[in-house]
Amino acid sequence: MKKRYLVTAALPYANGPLHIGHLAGAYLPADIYVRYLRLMGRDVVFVCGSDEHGAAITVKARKEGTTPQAIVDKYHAILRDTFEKIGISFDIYHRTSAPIHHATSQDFFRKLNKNGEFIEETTEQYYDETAGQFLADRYIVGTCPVCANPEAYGDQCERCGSTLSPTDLIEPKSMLSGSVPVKRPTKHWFLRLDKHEAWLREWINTGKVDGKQLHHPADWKNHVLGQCNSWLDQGLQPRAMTRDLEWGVDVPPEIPGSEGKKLYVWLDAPIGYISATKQWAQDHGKNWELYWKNPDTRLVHFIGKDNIVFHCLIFPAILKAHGDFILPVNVPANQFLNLEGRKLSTSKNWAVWVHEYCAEFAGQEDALRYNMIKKMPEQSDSEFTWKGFQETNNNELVNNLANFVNRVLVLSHKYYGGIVPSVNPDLPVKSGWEADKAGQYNEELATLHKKLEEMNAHIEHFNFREALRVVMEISGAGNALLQFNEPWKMEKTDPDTVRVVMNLSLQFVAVLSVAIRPFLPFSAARLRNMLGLPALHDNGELLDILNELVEGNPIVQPNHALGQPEHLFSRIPDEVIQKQIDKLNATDLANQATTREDHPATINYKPVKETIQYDDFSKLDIRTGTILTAEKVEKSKKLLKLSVDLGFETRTILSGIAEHYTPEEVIGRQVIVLANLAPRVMMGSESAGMILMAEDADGKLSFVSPAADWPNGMGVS
Ligand code: B3M
Ligand code: ZN
Repeated sequence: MKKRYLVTAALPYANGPLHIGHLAGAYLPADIYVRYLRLMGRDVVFVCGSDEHGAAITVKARKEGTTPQAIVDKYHAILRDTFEKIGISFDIYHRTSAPIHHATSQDFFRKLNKNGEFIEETTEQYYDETAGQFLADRYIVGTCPVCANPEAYGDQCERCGSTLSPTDLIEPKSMLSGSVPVKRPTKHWFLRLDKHEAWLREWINTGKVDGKQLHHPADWKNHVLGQCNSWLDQGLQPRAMTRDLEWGVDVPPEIPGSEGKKLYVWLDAPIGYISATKQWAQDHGKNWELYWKNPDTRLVHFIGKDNIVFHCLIFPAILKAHGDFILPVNVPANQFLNLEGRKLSTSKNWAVWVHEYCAEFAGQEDALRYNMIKKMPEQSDSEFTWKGFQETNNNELVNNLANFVNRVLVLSHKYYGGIVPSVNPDLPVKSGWEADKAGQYNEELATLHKKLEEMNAHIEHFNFREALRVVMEISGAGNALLQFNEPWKMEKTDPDTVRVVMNLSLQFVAVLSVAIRPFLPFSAARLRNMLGLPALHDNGELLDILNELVEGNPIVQPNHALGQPEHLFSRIPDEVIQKQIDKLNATDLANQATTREDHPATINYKPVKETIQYDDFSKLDIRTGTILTAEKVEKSKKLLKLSVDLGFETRTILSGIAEHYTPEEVIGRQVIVLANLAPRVMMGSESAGMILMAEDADGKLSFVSPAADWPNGMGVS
């Protein structure tokens, strides 16, 4: 029986367009995974849709002086269109305003209510007296208690990704009027998360529920487990699942006291995955329940790190409280992608908008996908730069992949009129996998098989960067096969050997035409065309070629007629990149001007210290490093104890950053280290070195980092 999967990608709020951070965070990894599953012949449904409720929508409508309906209609269309252009292959892109979604969410509420999962309670909530409205979620802003971001929302902090409640905010103020809110009583339905704490803890940490092994926690990402456990360790509290709002899904009208109450958006949005599946099933004559209720189905949620708690604790609690549903086998959340050294920010327009990219770089969608996958923030935050984008396109896609494909096709047309040559498989050639190694036709096919298995294993473990590296290794080895054997030198003297080299090169290209599809779907289609091979229908074709290769069979047969070569990728010139950098610089200038207007400069700069000579400076040995572990130091408010990888060794360093960063936030960060500072003993531990930090006028600390992915132990001068 085919393995069954249901894959979801976070429902984006329909309050703005899609930027590269969203793409790298959830949609591309989900798309790679799903395309791979389909190519392996698995039964998979990939659902997503617009999240059209919640304060994210109404706040935006207010800002633009229009209705929430107008906002969601506008952005739903833009999002749907953008996903299609960049090749995200949802089986359905639904929306939470659909009647089927309202009905499904209300049914959940009824069932949970009937099962006694809620407590109805009147509590004091923040209220804006000027605007005459209760302030939940994004209607209230304040300082994040975790990272000190002054613009954190009542439900979460977009800077550090923490999930919050309005009462967690320091110095809260209303988003509507800017006034300081007062507290007023109001009645709501609270989900008894406390009742679910014990099984959730066991499920997260052992993968077991009621004695059944549902998954292995070793397969989950560390930062996902870390965030869940840090929430669980604080103890789960009942959480309000309703709001006093005018926009959203109504609390079922027959329930007493439901008037004016809407479902909390984080109750309805994940149910959006279910209603989308129902709609897809209706449209295709399928049974949605197989995907949500059958224990053989693997449910995988792709999200960004700011949605971890909702998908790993709250939604599972809701699914289990309902009773009939399966739980996710994995939630491979990604961290954040930065842009040119800064956090992406929608409000500051510090972003690369995917629809703008698709308009300006039409036909080069895969170049963006490639760079995003290469820089995917799988384990730690990563960074997009336009220069880096140009480099990966020109040096890797053009020089490696496109160049290889082009050489093979052009030579095949030149030598054999575009007909795949037959071979004597016993003739030795030089292997493309290693210099000075003898190769043999069947062995080279076997190595291709091995490499595909390696790629698959990485994808199965959600290591998409590694999987892409293997794909490019295949292309690199194909290039080397040509380079080492130099067919152009022996075409006249040893045509038999040249036939083996060319046939083998064509097998490499044919393998690539399938293997690149999860990552670079548009190029895969072009490549199939160039090879004169049928278009892929995501119907087990990768499994098919694995089965051929393991038997020692070629993928393209002798006498097969190839198509015409065309350029798979083209170089992106400096001017094009400069235009994009100029656009960001203009945004930056505009932002600085607004900031100056908003806050006239009153910063007290510290005086510059006494002049030193170059020799004084050159005594400092400053290196790049990565924080491997971090923990609080007992009895110290200020210190974190870190182990820092300096490439050549790992050091213990005590750093006075505990009031600015939590241990979870710093693990995986690249930092700059003063490496030859004399060791010092602090609070009973020896500290060997110092982490360099930037300090603002208020004494707030911020990391100084090299460009993402710089090697450790490198000198800074
Ligand atoms: N719309 C939050 C976000 O866009 C939310 C995700 C819902 S997933 C069910 O970050
Ligand atoms: Zn924060």
